[in-house]
Amino acid sequence: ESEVPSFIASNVSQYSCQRKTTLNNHNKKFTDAFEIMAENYEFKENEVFCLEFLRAASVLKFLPFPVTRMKDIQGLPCMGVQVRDLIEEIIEDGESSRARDVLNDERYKSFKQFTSVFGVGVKTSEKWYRMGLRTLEEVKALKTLKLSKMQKAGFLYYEDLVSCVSKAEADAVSLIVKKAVCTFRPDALVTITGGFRRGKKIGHDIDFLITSPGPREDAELLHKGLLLYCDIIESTFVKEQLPSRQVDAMDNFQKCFAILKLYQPRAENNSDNTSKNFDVAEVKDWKAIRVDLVITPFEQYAYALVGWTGSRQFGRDLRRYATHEKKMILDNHALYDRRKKVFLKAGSEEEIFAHLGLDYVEPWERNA
Ligand code: 8DG
Ligand code: MN
Ligand code: MN
Repeated sequence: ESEVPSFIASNVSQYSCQRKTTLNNHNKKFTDAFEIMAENYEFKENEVFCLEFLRAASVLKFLPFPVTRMKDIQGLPCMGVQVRDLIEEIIEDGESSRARDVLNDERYKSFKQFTSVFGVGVKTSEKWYRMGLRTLEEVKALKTLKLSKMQKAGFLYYEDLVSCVSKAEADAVSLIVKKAVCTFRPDALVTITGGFRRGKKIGHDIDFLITSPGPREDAELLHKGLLLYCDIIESTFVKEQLPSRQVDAMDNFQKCFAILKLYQPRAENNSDNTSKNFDVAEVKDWKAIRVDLVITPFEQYAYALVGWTGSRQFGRDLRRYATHEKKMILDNHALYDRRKKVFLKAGSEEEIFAHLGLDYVEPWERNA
C-alpha cells in the first residue's frame, strides 16, 4: 500500500526537538481541529489538556504522509484518548463535531474576539466575559471600561493589526530597524526571529533580536520616531541566576512590544484621479505593524536566538528534553548542567544542540 517505507512510528520521539518539522503539513485537517481544541482549553486555563492537543498536532505536522486510517497513527507518541477520538471522527466524517461545537461556543467566540486585540489576554477576556460582554462592539461601547495603554493602542490600530504581516512587509521593516539601530550602534547585529526565520510567509508580528559585541549598554537602542506604540520592559536579568524552570518561560531581556508605522503608498486609483485630488492627503499611506524588539547581551545571543525562533512547541520541548533527559535547565539566557553545576557557554545554535546531545535542527525544521 501507500506506506512510506523508511517511516517507523515507534521511532518517532515524543520531543519535537528530535523531529524535523517543515511547513509542509500533510495533516492540516487534523491539526487545525487540534489547535481549536487546544485554544479552547487555553481559554479555560486547562494547561494539561491544552498541551495534550498541541503535542498531538505537532506529531501529525511531522508525519510525512496524510493520516487516512486509525492504523496510520499506531505506535505514535502523544496520541491520547481525546486525540484518538477526534482523529477517528475526522477520518469518518471529514470533520470533527467536537471542534465544530467549540467554534460555535459562545464563550470561545467571545474569547477569540477579545484576545485578537493587542494587549488582551485570557485574564482580561475572562473579566470582560464575566461582566456580560460578548463582542468587541460591546467592549468598545462601554465607555466606563478601563483599558490599559497597550489595549487602547490595540483598539486604535485593530484593523491593521488583525490583517497579517507579509514576508515583504517583514523585509521592509527589517531594513528600517537595521538602519535605525545602526545609526547609533554601527556594530549591532539585527536578526529576524519568530515565524519568519522558520520560513513562514505570513505572521501576526515581526520578531527581532538585537545584540552587539563588546561591553553592553542597551539603553538607547529602541528608536522612538518610528514607533506608534512602545511598551519597553527593562532587563531584569541577574548574572549567575539559574535558568527558569517554567514551561512557558518569559525571559528577562530588555524588550519592546511595539507597533511600528510602516509607510506604504497605496496603489493609485486610476478610474478617477482628477476629481479626488483633494482627498489624496487624507488617504492613509501607512500600516500599523506589531514588532517585538528584544535586546540581548552578546554572550546570551545564541540562547535568545533559539528561544525567540520558536516554534513555541519546539521551545517547550527543548526545555522539557533538557530537564528530563539531560538533568539540565534551559531558558532564553543560558543552559545549566545540574550534575556538573556549571553554565554551558554557546556562541551558536549548533553548540546549544550539541550541549544537549541533539542533532542540529535547522530553523525551517522547527515548525513543530
Ligand atoms: P507568528 O508571530 O507568525 O504568529 O508566530 P511566531 O513568530 O512563532 O510567534 P510569536 O508569538 O511571535 O513568538 C515567537 C517566539 O518567541 C515563540 O517561539 C515564543 C518566543 N518567546 C520567548 N519569550 C517570549 C515572550 O516573552 N513573549 C512572546 N510573545 N514570545 C516569546 O521566547
Ligand atoms: Mn512572531
Ligand atoms: Mn512575537
